[in-house]
Formats: sequence, structure tokens, C-alpha cells
Amino acid sequence: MSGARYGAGGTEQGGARYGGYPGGATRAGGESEGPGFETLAIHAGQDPDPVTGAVVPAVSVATTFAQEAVGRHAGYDYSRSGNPTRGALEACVASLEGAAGAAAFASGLAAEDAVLHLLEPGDHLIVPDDAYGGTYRLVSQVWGRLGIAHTSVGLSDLAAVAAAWRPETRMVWAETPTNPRLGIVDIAALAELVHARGARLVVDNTFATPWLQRPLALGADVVVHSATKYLGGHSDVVGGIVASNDAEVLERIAFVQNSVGAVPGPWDCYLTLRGIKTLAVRVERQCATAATVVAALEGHPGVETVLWPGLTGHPGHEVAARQMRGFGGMVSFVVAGGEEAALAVAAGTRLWTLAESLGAVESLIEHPHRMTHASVAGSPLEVPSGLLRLSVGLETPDDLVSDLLGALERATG
Ligand code: P1T
Repeated sequence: MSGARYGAGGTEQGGARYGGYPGGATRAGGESEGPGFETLAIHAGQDPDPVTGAVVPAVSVATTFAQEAVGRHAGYDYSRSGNPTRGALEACVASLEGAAGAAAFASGLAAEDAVLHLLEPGDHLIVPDDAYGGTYRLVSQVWGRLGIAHTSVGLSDLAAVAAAWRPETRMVWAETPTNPRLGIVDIAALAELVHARGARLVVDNTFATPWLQRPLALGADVVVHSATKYLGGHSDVVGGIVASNDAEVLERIAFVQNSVGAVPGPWDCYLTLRGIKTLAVRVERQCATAATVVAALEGHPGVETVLWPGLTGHPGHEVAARQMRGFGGMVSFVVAGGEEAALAVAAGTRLWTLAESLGAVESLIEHPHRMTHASVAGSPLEVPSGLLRLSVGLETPDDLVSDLLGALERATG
């Protein structure tokens, strides 16, 4: 593995650097050059320490770095501006996304906020009609007050996107699969439409992960992640990432990262890097277990509809089969009997923990209408109250199925 030991730095005095990793093209998503995804996940940005030989990057806790003379140092001057452990994380994720660079943030929403700083007052943004509730809250209640207008539309309908377009539209924000209804957006087709109109396409790749889907290779301009989810993978770290191939975007994001300062600490970066090493094996198994759970839910009398892009009847199935390596570990379903029954199922599982968040080794169940998406009540993103969302973890598939069916039978049988 060639390349800088730490792919990123950045200094308080300017000269922003970002976490590019040479050989960032990977076999994930159909690319064929350079090392494969699993190799990069373990090694990119993480060569053995040249002094000690340590195979794991040091958790670099220093807030400041000695300078030989003013402005003469080893690439780091102050830890908000650049930190070696954060640089390793940025380099690793950049390589997994096939990006020229990445920037790490203290949360997924902080990463999103940095991307929204690419807009100017008076600009217009198109957002999905199904997305993480906190994303919509940030767009509508924070940036909306600062002069950024938005329209929400279903992004799988390109005619609807074209109809929502305004002369001042500068950005389209997509999630695919969407949270929580697991809708699928054709990234390549949407990118073509967006670029023909001179705007940028941002894709939140949190649900898919770069193991399943690489939005930049499909034409997106910017990828964002809540690293709190699959990247970290163990429910023990909150974080966010922005990745891009666009030098102007990377410069601006690095500037915002340093100027606003919503950076993750080195321990959080280390935990995220540690999680990423097993991303491929975790997600591969989570996809397989999700298929088993879906098969048990389909046709169950207590279930009205199952939403999972792996189902041939799912409206986005063909696009998902084309642009994703697998269908993901997130499953949603509508419980027969409405909200009351859904709440009873959510409260009635033992192995599936009733909790917000997703993407970790523990299987979780939640009620989006009252939990993750409570902030979008009354908006176009409001979630039906009979919907439950599952994040499939790594427990024994039979145990997960019997626990879920038991709760369904007690609540609806
Ligand atoms: O929680 P945070 O790390 O700030 O990430 C926000 C975020 C961004 N994008 C997507 C698609 C997300 O799902 C999230 C956070 N979502 C949850 C906490 C949840 O349970 O859906």
C-alpha cells in the first residue's frame, strides 16, 4: 500500500488538505483498478507506524503540534485544523467511496450542515419526500431561516424533480435507500438531470454504505454519511463524513470544517476506523439476515406491507439491483391494526431492542412516526403511524425471526 501514512491534515494557517488516498478506485461498485474494498477498509490511510511499527493508527490526542520555526512543522499545527487519527479516517473513507478526499465531522448532521454551507442565501434546494427526519429539520428549520428555500419531492420520479426546478436551484439532496420507507433513487439518472441543469447532487449513503453502493461512481457530486451507523457499526460512536471528487467542494468543506469546528475527537475517529475494518463482512451478513426476516414477515397475517428493495415487487427493485451490491440490512413494514398494534409490536420484542439509530451489530426496532421522524409531523415527510423500522444486526437469524414473530402474534394475533 503506497501513499501517505495519514491521508489528511490541514493547518490553522490555511493550506487545507483533505483525506485523499492514492489508488482510491476500488472493486466495489464495479470498478476494477487498485486494491479491493476489504483491503482498503483495513489498510487505506493506516500503514504501519514508521517509528514503532504499530499496525493500528495511534489515537493522537495532542491538541497542538510543535513547530520548528513559525509555519514549519510536520503537517499539523492545531488539532481542530488537522489531526492524524482523523486524517487516517478521512483517507480510509475517501478510498472506500472512490473519492479524492473526505472530511470527518462530529455527527452525521454536522457533516450535512457543512454540505449545506455550499449554498448561498437565495439558493433553492430540492430534498426527498422521504428522508431522515433530522435532515429535513436541518434544511427546513435551520437553513430555511437563513435564506435557503427548499421543495420536497419523490426523487424516483424524475418528472417531479424537473417540475420542482427553479432558476435558483443549486442542489438536489438524495437518500437511497430512504429512511424509513426504503425508497430507491436512480442515482445515475438523477445525476444526469441535475448536471444538465448546472446543479450538484448530494447522496446520503448512510443506509447503503460504500460496500453496497458508490454514489460518486454513479455520478453524484458529494456523498455524506452518518458514520454513527454502519461505518462505526457498534452503537458506540457518533460521527459524520463528507466525500467528494470535486476540488471546489473539498476546499469549501475543509474550510467549513476548520472554521465552524464541528470536528470529531481522535478516539471517535479511531472507533470509526476500527468499525470500518469489518464493514464488508457485517453488511454482507446483515443483507442475508434481512432476506430471512423479510421472508418471515411476508404473508404474515399481522403484516400489511413489507418494504425492502430486495423484494421483486418493490418499485425500486430493478434500480437497486443495478446500483447496489446487495439490498441492505434495513427493513420496514406496516403492521395490520395501525398505530396501536405497531406500538405493541415495538414494545413486545426482547431481542430486537426498541431504540433509535441503525446499522450496528445489535438488531433494533423503532417506530419512526413517534421516534426518529417525530420532528417531521405535519410536513410532506410525515411517516405513517403503523410503520415499524428494523435494523438487522448480527444475531442468529432464527432467534431474530422467532422474537419478531412472537411479538407480532402477541400484538396482532
Ligand atoms: O445522528 P447523526 O450521526 O447526526 O446522523 C444523522 C443522519 C443522517 N442521515 C441519515 C440517513 C440518518 O439516518 C441519520 C440519523 N438517523 C437516525 C438516528 C435514525 O435512527 O434514523
